[in-house]
Amino acid sequence: MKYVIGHKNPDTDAICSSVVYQSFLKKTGVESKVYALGTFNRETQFVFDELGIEAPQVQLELPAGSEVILLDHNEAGQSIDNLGELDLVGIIDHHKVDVKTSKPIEMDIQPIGSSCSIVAKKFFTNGIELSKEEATMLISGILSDTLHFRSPTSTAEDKEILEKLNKVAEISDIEAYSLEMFNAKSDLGDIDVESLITLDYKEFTFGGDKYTIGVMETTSPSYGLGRLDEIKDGLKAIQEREGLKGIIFTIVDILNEESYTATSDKDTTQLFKEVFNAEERDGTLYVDNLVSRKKQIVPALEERFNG
Ligand SMILES: [Mn+2]
Repeated sequence: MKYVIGHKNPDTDAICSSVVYQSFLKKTGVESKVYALGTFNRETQFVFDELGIEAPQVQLELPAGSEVILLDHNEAGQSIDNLGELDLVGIIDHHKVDVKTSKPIEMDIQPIGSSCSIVAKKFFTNGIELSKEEATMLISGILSDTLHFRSPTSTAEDKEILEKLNKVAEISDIEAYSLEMFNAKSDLGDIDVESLITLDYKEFTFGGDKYTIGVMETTSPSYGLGRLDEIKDGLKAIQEREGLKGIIFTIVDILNEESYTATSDKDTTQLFKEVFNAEERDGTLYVDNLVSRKKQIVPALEERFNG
């Protein structure tokens, strides 16, 4: 039995790629099960509600020795808590690689817009048919990760894959569907501030120090900006409690392709300002065209510390 899992604080790409990959394994005769490392965000919930299909169960640990395949991540800090006790047998991902294995494993890591794109290619290459639901899930992951091709992470291949998938999914208006997804993600109601900060939240090591980067992709940035004081207090509280060197929290305005960042402390503010040439605006650090943690924020910080 192989267990398929996406990253912690799962997003639409992590969930949809792992659910559809599990189905690929099933169709190729491999016994497997998919788990989620946390509850869904509202965008992912919207996708599953639209399709009327059941969400994967949340499971935060697996029995020692279990065979596990990581989807949409490869860094231990973003993975299941007891990864060290498990038998890592495969990785499908599109992030920078920071993984150590004790034996050769199957890896499929590509510089492409989403893990769902890689999973789609597996179906195409092997001539395996996708159901309408599976095709819709993969399209949702592509749209989510690429911000409907607005993000610099998107490639021409993602667009081709989406078109091919939509022959099966038959979504009549992709732009309208993506807006429904993004609006669902933006509708956060009275979510508590720590949940808001950690909705899309990943841990990284820069210069030997532990940082976290939270991203809030939204069609209504005024919501996050309206809660800025509360967010800043929340960042400080989490930083102290978790012993982090710094926290970066970036509100990404999806439609205008710009972002507003808050940090946990003065040093991190200084760092961010310097690295991204950010402009102080309304109590935040504003940067035009900065929308991708994977392709812009993390590489620039890596370069600053290790370059
Ligand atoms: Mn992804």
